[in-house]
Amino acid sequence: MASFDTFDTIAAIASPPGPALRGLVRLSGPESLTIARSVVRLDEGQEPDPTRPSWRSGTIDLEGLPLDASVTFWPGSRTYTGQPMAEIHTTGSPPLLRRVLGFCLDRGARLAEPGEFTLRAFLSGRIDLTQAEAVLAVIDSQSPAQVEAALQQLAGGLAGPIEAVRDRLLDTLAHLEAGLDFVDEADVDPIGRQRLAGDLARDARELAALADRLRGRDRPSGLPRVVLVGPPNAGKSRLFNALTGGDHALVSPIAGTTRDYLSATIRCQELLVDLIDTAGIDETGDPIEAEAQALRAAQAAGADLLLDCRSGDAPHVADLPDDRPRLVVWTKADRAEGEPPDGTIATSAASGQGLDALRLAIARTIRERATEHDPTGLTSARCRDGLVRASKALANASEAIRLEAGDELVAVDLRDAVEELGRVIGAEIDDAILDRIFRRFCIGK
Ligand SMILES: Nc1nc2c(ncn2[C@@H]2O[C@H](COP(=O)(O)OP(=O)(O)OP(=O)(O)O)[C@@H](O)[C@H]2O)c(=O)[nH]1
Ligand SMILES: [Mg+2]
Repeated sequence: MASFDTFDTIAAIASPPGPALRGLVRLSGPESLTIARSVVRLDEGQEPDPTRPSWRSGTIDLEGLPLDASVTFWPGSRTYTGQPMAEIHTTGSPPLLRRVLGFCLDRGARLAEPGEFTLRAFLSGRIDLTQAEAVLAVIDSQSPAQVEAALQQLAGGLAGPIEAVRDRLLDTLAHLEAGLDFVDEADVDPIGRQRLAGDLARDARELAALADRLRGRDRPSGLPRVVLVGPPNAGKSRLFNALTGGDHALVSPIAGTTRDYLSATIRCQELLVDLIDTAGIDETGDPIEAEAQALRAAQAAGADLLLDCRSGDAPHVADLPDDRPRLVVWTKADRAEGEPPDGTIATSAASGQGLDALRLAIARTIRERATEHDPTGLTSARCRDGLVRASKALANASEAIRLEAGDELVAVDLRDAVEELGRVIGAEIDDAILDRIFRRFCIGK
């Protein structure tokens, strides 16, 4: 678990893994400058100014071998993490960077946990929680469209409107609570109360709309979901195995082999996607079959792309959600039966024919869709749940006013909503939630 005290100095390799021209080790905490200076011997006349950010060149002593390096110092509190920071830049070889990191640890730094730099930025009030999640999304993002959406969120895309609603609610709550304290002087006229009911209902709708825009983005991996569907025996599981390069899915000539669903991450061009194998589409009365069908329908409904599999020996059953994009895949192309109809991608899991063309078509379709995605589409399920609960609380408050319930009842719902919204933007948050969010970061971020 990342530490919530920020008094020690943390260090991590912050350049992407793998060899590169330059690499960097990042430090944050009170001793950052001292530690960086003792690892890098600064060149003559390169004394850093302790009051302002500075860049200095020097060398790192590797058992008598001088290694070129430079250090950037940020002495004050106006840094990303809100505390002194330093970065040591040197040759980007991974073993070398590990040595440099080791020197930092020898001199008193602690190895940073994943996300700990961003956690410090949040704890010092430099960024709010939706921005922290946007940082995470930038790290996670696979396509230019996703990076753009994440950056927009980082600039406060979601926090702004939520904050505005929360401020209004805090005002209303203050009025109501004043009313509670001075019941005898109640000056809340009936028309004012009706207007308040209307305002709250409107806020409830606005929050529900925001929540709706986040819907469906809350998958564990955050990757686009590509779902294999089609009649029993169409060759879905064998195609799944061919595309994932494994033999995890059970393949057999008996129709109805797949009952559960299986998922694996595959690469299509530069895109990573989750590929999901499902049970063949069938309507029998058997309860296990019914369960398999329900699972399949749920997977199909949540798909970013359906691979509608058909083959010469498996008649096509059309029962697919029609609001999902799909590609029609002709399977078992190595066999004699049937001709691939126009517009289908002919494949054979047995010979490997058409698999590259299929990967290309998947990447192209997902990319086209990604650019239509909503900018706030990357925020996690946590935000959405909070917004839904806040919206419900406001709808209750509005209803309570219409039913002329007492102010104390209305105030309870308002307080709930304020708390939920606070949690979304990070104003009121407990350690368990923070830990869950920041654990998902890479080390060095
Ligand atoms: N010749 C040939 N046979 C294939 C190919 N793909 C699948 N088959 C065969 O078709 C049969 C059904 O394949 P599966 O992958 O189990 O079909 P499925 O669509 O997963 O079937 P269910 O799980 O029952 O819905 C098996 O006997 C496979 O070996 C292929 O590309 N070429
Ligand atoms: Mg199967």
